[in-house]
Amino acid sequence: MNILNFINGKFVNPINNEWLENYNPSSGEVYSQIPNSSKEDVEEAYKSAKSAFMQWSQTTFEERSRILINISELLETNLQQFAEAESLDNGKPISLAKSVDIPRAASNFRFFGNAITQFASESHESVGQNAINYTLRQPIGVVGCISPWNLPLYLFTWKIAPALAAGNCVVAKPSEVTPMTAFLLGEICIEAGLPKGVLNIVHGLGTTTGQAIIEHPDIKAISFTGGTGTGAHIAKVAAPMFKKLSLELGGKNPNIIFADCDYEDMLNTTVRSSFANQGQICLCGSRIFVEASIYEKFKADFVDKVKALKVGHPSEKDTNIGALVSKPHLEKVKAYITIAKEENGTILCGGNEVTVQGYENGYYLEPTVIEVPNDECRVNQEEIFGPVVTIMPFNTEDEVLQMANKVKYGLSATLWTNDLKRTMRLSNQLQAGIVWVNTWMMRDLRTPFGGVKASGVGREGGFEALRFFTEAKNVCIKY
Ligand code: TXE
Repeated sequence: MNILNFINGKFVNPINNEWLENYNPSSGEVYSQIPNSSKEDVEEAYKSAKSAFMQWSQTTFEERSRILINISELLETNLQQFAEAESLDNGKPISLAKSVDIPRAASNFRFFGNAITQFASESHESVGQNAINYTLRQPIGVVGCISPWNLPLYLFTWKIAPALAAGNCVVAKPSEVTPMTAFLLGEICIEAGLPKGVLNIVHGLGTTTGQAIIEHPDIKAISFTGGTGTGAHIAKVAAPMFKKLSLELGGKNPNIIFADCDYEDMLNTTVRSSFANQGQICLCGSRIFVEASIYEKFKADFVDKVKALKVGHPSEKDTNIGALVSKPHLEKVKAYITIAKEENGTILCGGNEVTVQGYENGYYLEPTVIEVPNDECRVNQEEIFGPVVTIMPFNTEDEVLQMANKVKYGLSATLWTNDLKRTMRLSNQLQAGIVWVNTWMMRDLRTPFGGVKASGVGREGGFEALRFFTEAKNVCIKY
């Protein structure tokens, strides 16, 4: 099946007729073609968005809300089809796509459909000066949304839903590695009554299609999730045009375990926070620090649990770890296992490719635990973004805090302890946009989401996202 661009409410071929191969990571086979859209396609998408903007930005918020909630309901109705498509395209277990990715995409539309009805503008009376100020929150115009391959529809819609709710029209590009569910979303939008041109989806490589979006002088804001290097490049291109940017980038998140935690809960959650989605989540706790007094016990119990995880075909119900997203990504992750050995790391389990019967060319890798000799080695500093975690012991709170913060990233941190004062101290001092205490990846869509340092700038989620996708204009009236 060929994937097509979705421009002005219609599915269209790329103007230059250039196509890319789309792989099924669980079998290593090409299963569809996708457009490698050029500047001309992006221009068409832009023009379509621009001509829809006047009407969409003037649509009442009740109407916008109704349409977004329609999209949400249609995603729920088509859960099975979307989950199958996501799993086929990305290699993740279908059970995960069905329980997390697609329900969350539906929630994104429902949440922002509701949030816009509560997004009030502020007013300030300048007492003593006979003046009143009020702040209009106006949509920006045409905005760009660029998303990655790890949580394809989940992150694509996390950007599109608030952009549309706030009254913008969108030119969006999903990852070229996982375009399928974004393609299917076009049909849902038509059925939900989204006017043509309000959402335009162009497919293609980052360096061609993505580049054309970020270079477009009239696409005034870019919301991006992806690699830190790409984020830096986007910032550079966007700066001379003064584009508004929201950049959610990589992470190398510490998972800090104190001896006083609820052990079983910590152990089970740590398996999940290490290997969910094959470890391809920017929030995964890929650096595990364990208090020395329980280190040996944790090491043995954790390795036992990890060895019991089943690597298998994504469609099988008992599969815990599916396929990695692509061959180049598999090679990148494997290269880090070699680096770990060169750096005197000890592979406690995993480290090898897995052959799944019937799918011998799929991109499967054992979940891997590396005991590292120090926190400064490359595998402890660089984002691997696969089913690979490092572990090492610590002795004091100060020591672990220093190690936790001594990376270029600052997305999330997880803390396991029952000591309230320690919780307060560390949550304050950890350099991260999100700190989880005694849990992981528990998300409330009203809360701010994003990172510090090389993990990005800006916050998504709740009113933060609606603020990003609007310009605040203050009006001051003297009376
Ligand atoms: O990301 P890219 P990649 C990290 C992870 C991974 C690394 C590289 O460490 O190994 O990034 O992954 C588009 N102008 N994360 O190469 O290239 C691209 O087409 C405009 C963390 O897949 O950043 C895709 O749609 N757009 C992460 C999107 O950017 C461009 C999730 C992300 O791709 C572009 C994924 C350009 N010049 C990877 N170049 C997270 N934060 O969750 C690329 N793109």
